[in-house]
Amino acid sequence: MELEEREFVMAYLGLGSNMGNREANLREALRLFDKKVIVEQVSSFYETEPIECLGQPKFLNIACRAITTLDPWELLASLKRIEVILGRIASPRNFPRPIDVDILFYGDEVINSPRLVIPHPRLEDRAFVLVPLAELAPDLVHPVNGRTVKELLQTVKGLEGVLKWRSANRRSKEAE
Ligand code: PH2
Ligand code: MG
Ligand code: MG
Repeated sequence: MELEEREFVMAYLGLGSNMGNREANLREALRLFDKKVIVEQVSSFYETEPIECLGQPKFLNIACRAITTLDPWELLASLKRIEVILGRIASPRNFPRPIDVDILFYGDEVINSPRLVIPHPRLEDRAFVLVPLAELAPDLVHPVNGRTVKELLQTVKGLEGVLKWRSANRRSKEAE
């Protein structure tokens, strides 16, 4: 299908940074999104305890809702490009990174391939994903387990490790 003809799909993305100026990295990532990825809403910023990577610096995490005409693979490639631009180097899994952008949901599509799993396979265990996501889409239904984001948030562990940092539209606490 021609790109022009493809329908917009609503996607939810999770962003995290635990290296350098974390807030600037997150804002720059949003700014660098492909023009076919239109950000409609950004959550508050949260400072979060690292999960599965003990001893690392704390993260800032946000979620956003976007509409896009990119297919999931094109979206993945466009997000990887942003990670490279912002200086993420190939390093072992869960090493500190200036930016990580993950696809949480892509419409209600379910994809299980070695390179891409949608919905994000660990989102139900991660308070740092669910807390910002619940601001944007509490009633969104997970297409595999049938639970809403609000319900997932009720059972997730580690909420105490996720603290509101600032709202999305205020400027730089970490500015140089
Ligand atoms: N990302 C990970 C692993 N652990 N912990 C927090 N708090 N925030 C993250 O974004 C994060 C993490 C892998 O991508
Ligand atoms: Mg990740
Ligand atoms: Mg990632």
